[in-house]
Amino acid sequence: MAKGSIVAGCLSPHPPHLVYAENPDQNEPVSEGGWEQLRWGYERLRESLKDVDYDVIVILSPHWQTYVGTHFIGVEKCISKSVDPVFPNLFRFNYDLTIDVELARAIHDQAKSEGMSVKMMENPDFRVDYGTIVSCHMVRPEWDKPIVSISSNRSLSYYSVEVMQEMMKELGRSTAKAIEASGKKCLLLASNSLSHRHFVTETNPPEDMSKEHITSHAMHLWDMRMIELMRQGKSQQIIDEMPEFCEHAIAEADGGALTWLLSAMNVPTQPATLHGYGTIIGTGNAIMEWPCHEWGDE
Ligand code: 2X7
Ligand code: FE2
Repeated sequence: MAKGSIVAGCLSPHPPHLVYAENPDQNEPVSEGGWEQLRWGYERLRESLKDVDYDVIVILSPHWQTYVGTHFIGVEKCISKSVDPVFPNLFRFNYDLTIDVELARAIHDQAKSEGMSVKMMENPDFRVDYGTIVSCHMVRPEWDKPIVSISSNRSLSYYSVEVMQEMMKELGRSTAKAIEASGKKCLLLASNSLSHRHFVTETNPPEDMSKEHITSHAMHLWDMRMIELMRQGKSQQIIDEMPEFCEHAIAEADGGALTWLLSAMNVPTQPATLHGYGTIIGTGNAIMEWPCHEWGDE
């Protein structure tokens, strides 16, 4: 069997506003659009991936929060309605998705063998979090690929960003090993915003773009710094600066997704492509792609 591989890794932010603005059939609320810069960014990412062959999407979302270990959905069909607890006015999404339980279990088993605390989530009534759904929808609205859904173990809340980083580095290595052994081609998604300080009131209508901007200059500077590091292939520096970034920018990378992604791609020195940047209710969001399928065996 040929070795499995990561065809690309993406930073794919998940504010529900993006799906709301797209007006897909699955979402109940109806909008007049909005957040176009980011939605055009997702369009460019989809275009860039359109001829890339892959079997499965592997995603880590900070909105599936687990406090004892990392969990993996272990139920093959997930069909229900996902409602954003903070923005139920924007996101009530009827989803119907397939999980690649075999690959999920392989990553689980590999991580376990490395000493990590892990669990297969086998509750058939489990409600999939909106971060997973929004990122998957924006990257692949056809919903024709199975996914592996990985939780965000909030080790940061019990310990520190440093502990979270160490755990996510191991989870990334285990993910890469399991993928290689599986023979599958995988698209990896880290589902998170960058700076994450947001406004506490909503405009009317929510898609009024005359009110949308970053919450502060300091947040802007952090977002630009991280984007430049990604564009320059300075993944190790991103990992090194993660504690400051998480603390100063209240970054959503605190859920571990970005560190996991960089580690799974073996901390790449190749540049990432920026497909789009924009703010959503004041938070900073970048759509980035590391096109691993172009790199060969380096
Ligand atoms: O989950 C989110 C987010 N990360 C950023 C902005 C607004 C809403 O939801
Ligand atoms: Fe979020």
